[in-house]
Parts: sequence; structure tokens; C-alpha cells
Amino acid sequence: MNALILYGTETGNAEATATAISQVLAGTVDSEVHDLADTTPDAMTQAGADLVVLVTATHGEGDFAGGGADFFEALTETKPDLTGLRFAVFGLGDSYYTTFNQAGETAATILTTLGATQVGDTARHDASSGDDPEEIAEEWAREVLAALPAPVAS
Ligand code: FMN
Repeated sequence: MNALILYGTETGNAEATATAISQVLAGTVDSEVHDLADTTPDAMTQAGADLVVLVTATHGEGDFAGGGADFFEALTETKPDLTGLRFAVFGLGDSYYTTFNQAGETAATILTTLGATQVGDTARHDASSGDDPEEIAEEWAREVLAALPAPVAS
């Protein structure tokens, strides 16, 4: 099984979190980590990925961090059929904002609308909690692995 881990970041937390997730997946699935700023939606459909893990921070007023805005704008314009693709979302945000983790919610909605199937729950890291996002993500990634159908995860 192949996983594509895509992150959108402004200050680095999502990138470090994506790396932590890839380390949990290693051994069970082959994964690659890419910055959304250097990625187009084709990567999801042409690279043969069975699972896409989106790790996105929310910035601005509920907006995607980093390259997320351009990536999801392209996705909603080209509307590829993502039926058969599994995805998981790890959001990073701060409950100080009323738009807490909005980017993660938006990502999940867009991918579901295009036919992809979500694995596990959308994670919502809260910077105000003081929790380490990498630790939270490692536990979450194990839950995602457990939620994959057995033949796919093997
Ligand atoms: N978090 C939210 O949940 N909603 C927001 O609208 C939001 N806006 C932010 C705007 C600014 C200018 C900053 C600095 C942070 C904002 N955050 C918001 C919190 C970030 O998402 C959080 O700090 C996250 O860990 C940053 O991840 P990154 O280092 O990958 O960019």
C-alpha cells in the first residue's frame, strides 16, 4: 500500500507533524511526504496512492496554510473523480480562533464531495492546549492504520 502525506504549513508545525505520521506508517505502508506548495492534485490520482493523509494548519481567518489554498482551489476546479481513494485529515489550529481548524474541515468536505472515502476521524490539534502535535499525531496515525481494511494495510 502507498500513502501520500501532504502538508500545508506557515510556521513548520504541520511539516513536523507530517514527518511524525510518516514514521508511524513506515513498516505498514510506503509513504512519501510532500509540501502542498510543491504538489498538484494530479499527485493524488497519478501516483497510485491508496491513501492520502492531509496535514493542514489553519491560518488567516479559517484559510488553508501554505500551498493548501492553491491545491484545493485547483482540486475544486478540475473535479477529479476520487472514488476508491482513501484519505485521512490531521488539522492543526488554535481554539483561540472562531474558525478553529476550519482548513481541516474544508479539506475533508472537498475530498468527500469528489468521491474519496475518509478513514478515521478528522484530528483537530489545538495549539492552546499545550499538547505536542507530533505526539497527538502519532497516536492518531495508529488509529488510522487500525481503521484501514486488513488486506489494504497488510
Ligand atoms: N488556527 C485556527 O484554528 N483557525 C485560524 O483561523 C487560525 N488563524 C491563525 C492566524 C495566524 C496569523 C496564526 C499565527 C495562527 C493561526 N491559527 C489558526 C493557529 C495555527 O493554525 C496553529 O498555530 C498551527 O499550529 C500552525 O501550524 P503551522 O506551524 O504548520 O503553520
